[in-house]
Amino acid sequence: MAGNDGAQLGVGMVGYSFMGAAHSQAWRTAPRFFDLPLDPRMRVLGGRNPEAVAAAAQRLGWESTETSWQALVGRDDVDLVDVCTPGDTHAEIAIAALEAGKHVLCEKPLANTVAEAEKMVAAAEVAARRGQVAMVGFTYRRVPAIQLARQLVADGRIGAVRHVRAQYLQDWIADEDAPLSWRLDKTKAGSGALGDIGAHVIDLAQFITGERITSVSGLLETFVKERPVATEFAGLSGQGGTERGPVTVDDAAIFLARMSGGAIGTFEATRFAYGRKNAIRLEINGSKGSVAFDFEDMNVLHYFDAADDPAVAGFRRIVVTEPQHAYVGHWWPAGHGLGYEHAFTHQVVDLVEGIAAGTHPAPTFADGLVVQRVLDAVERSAASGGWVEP
Ligand code: SOE
Repeated sequence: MAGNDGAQLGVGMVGYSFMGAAHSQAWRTAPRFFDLPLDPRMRVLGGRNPEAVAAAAQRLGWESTETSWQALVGRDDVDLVDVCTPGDTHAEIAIAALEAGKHVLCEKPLANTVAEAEKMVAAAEVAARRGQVAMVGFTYRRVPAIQLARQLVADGRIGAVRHVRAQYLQDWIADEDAPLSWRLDKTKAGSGALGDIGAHVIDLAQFITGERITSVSGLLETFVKERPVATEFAGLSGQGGTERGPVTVDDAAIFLARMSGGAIGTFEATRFAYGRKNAIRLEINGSKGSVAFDFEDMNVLHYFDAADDPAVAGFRRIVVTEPQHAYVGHWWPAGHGLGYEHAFTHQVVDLVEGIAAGTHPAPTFADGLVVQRVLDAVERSAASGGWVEP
């Protein structure tokens, strides 16, 4: 059974590329900055190549390795399985882990299809009755400025939500000679910019506003149809060869949305926005004010209060580094700021606290399915040219 070794939580992680490294630092760091109810132990790292996984385990701080994820899932010293693989293996690994009695943390998007995501939710529901937790890694929810935005909206500070303007802009494949990677292969990634980064802003828009996307009208485009075949995937900047292969996913996704509370939204996800590296931009306008965020200035939230004296009104630039802001009191003195990796640490903190308390910290697999349905609706809408419901 999960959590049966006293105050310890044995962790097994599958995958050790970009996300594996980000998760590893979170498992290493969380117990050093937060007082956790369980002691996470980085028991085993899983990967198919024995030399590469051994090197990664040493570099990232894992005690041992397995070259088969089935062996990792079956180990008695593993209480939680952290899935950091491409989307095509999420369902298989997560469901097997849940059936083996483990808690699961699974990278986003939850799966490559709605059907897979539904099976994962069903497995999580059965496992929840045994006290197991299943969480999906929409990590940006745990950026303090995003938490503050949600709080301001929930407290009515911007009134009724009218507009949601959400963008996720990157440029790492804007160069048409950037190599093919698994993220450009539909069989591995499910979709392109839509699922890889659009999923984040879909989740964030719903998280901050508390509203659901109820219908969408979408457009997908693949600008560069063939790319150099990467000899070996070497991360986002891997080197390509001379042979070219097909890009089978969207390069960019745009959609309009209606939301459950009456708001209307515009969403854009692209990896072709030269100069924008990881620009997650959200602006929400309500009947009493606005909030605005850009991840490239991630410690800041902009807030406009329409009740301010017009003579001096303007967006307040709130530096979200005070001890009363979510998570911040565990880190540095005010003004010293947090980075990309801290949200992963916060994710581990909330996950471990949820496991110990017997709660089900969000985003749950059911929350992941909600996003998956929106992704699917955008694809159906782009194909049909009409409005579609998730
Ligand atoms: C690549 O586009 C990527 O690594 C995404 O897969 C992550 O989810 C995003 O946060 C950063 O960019």
